[in-house]
Amino acid sequence: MKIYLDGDYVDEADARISVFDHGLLYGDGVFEGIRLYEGCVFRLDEHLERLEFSAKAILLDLPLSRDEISEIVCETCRRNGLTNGYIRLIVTRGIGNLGLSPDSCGRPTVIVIADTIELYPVEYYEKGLDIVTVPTRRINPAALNPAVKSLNYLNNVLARIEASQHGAPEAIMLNDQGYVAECTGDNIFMLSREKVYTPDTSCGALKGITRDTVIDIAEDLGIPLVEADLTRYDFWTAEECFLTGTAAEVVPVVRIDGRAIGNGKPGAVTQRFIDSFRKRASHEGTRI
Ligand code: PXG
Repeated sequence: MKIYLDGDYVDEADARISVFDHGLLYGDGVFEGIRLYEGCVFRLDEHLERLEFSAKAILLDLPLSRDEISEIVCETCRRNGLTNGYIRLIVTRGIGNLGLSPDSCGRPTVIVIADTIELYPVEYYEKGLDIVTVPTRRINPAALNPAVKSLNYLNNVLARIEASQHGAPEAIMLNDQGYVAECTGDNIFMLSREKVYTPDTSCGALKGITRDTVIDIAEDLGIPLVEADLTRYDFWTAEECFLTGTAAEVVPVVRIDGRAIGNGKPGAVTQRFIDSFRKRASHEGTRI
């Protein structure tokens, strides 16, 4: 596998970074997870805009323009002979000394990994997920805004461990006020009385690219979509529920905290979103 690392395409074994990189020392950096479908990068411009916004929020000057990063992402896919895959784009603060301050860091480190993707098991889509709410809360936006896709994922990692302790593949995370924020690596939606609801991003959730795509699909399908403060009760009593994320795409949820959602089977509206998403994923995108 060829990996882009600071200007070169190197073999996986040679893709090494310094132990003084502040991405490692402090989780000081930002990243994106992006999909390649049928030779086209899905919503590349949106991912690069989000990367720019994440970098801006943490006062990290990206060393490359959007066009340059876009070309590197495509070239990394080409060099690995991929037509379908998962791209991980990472920008760290770079190499510095052991102090917390980024002042000692020179140039940010830029890494692009493009690999085949291990898809979620088909039964997730056919049978739906059984998920739980975990005790670990989503970080307060006044501390580190969850809209920043930073290398600080420990909050989500802890929540994912708690999910696994309950045998669940994903988990609902609440914000510090107790409203539903999102899942550990996915956004969450539900259907109630012919409207689709999702937590407003002011609740403290990542502005997911798949979430945005689902909002566009809802408009296409003529289904009203509402962004609001939502409680666990709202989800327990919903008719349908589904999650969205770059890895998961659109995946049904059939049980939350031991309560069956609707009739306990993936919903018909959810299926329309899954079908629509798959159609878009295979037709849209930036050809590499
Ligand atoms: N919320 C969080 C906290 C995320 O990390 C999403 C929502 C969905 O956003 P997108 O833009 O992908 O629709 C994410 C992103 C993984 C993995 O390996 C998943 C994400 C990030 C990192 C790793 O499953 N999801």
